[in-house]
Amino acid sequence: MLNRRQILAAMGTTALASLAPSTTFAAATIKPDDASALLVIDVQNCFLPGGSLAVKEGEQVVPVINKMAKAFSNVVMTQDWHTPGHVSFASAHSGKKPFETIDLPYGKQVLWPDHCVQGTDGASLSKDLSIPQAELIIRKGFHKDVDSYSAFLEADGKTTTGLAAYLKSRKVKRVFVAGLATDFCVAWTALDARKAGFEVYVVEDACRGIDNQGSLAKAWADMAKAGVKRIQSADIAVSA
Ligand code: VGL
Ligand code: ZN
Repeated sequence: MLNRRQILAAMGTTALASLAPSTTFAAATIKPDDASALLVIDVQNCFLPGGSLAVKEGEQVVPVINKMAKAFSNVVMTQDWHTPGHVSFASAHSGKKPFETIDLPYGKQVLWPDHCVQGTDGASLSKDLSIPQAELIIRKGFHKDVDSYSAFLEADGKTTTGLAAYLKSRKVKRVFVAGLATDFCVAWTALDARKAGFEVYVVEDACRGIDNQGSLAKAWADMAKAGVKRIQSADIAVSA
């Protein structure tokens, strides 16, 4: 009788592979095509160490994004781009402190330290980003009385940035979202991308969150419910 080793040897490596648990082959199975776009959200100095609204470990997303971007022919970046005295700044509301919430005509607004003021160094994209093929930079949050976490729609829920129309006219069907912060601009962008009809992937290790009062867990739950796929950068095939 053949023993187990002899049977396995006879099967050869291809058949052997089919016996292994599928998780062994989960790595690098997603291959972005010309109908895919990487959206790099708000990798700006204000959200990086030393910035006025620094996201914990925010700098760690940069090498992950640089590597992953090599797999994409379409890359769009965003820049949070506020007026001085923007409505989302606590400093614009007397007696209010950062991370408190207020009611505005379009709904609840978390108040932030002043950040990403137009034309300032804090609003610049990180100098460590290396994505020369990036084709479009969308600026958002530039209306003084309306915030815009999402790269698609301002916080009034109706004013568009033009991004959905741009992507559709370029025949993009699926978007991969990375950057800062997971629970605000990344999540709102992912949710609006779903509403606009795109297939959406959020690359978890290419994002970091702020996590203000449970906002990170809530964001992942909202995204899961909306059909956003949560993946890791290692799931994306990048040729060397
Ligand atoms: C962001 C808070 C305020 C973000 C922007 O990029 O997630 N968060 N403005
Ligand atoms: Zn902002």
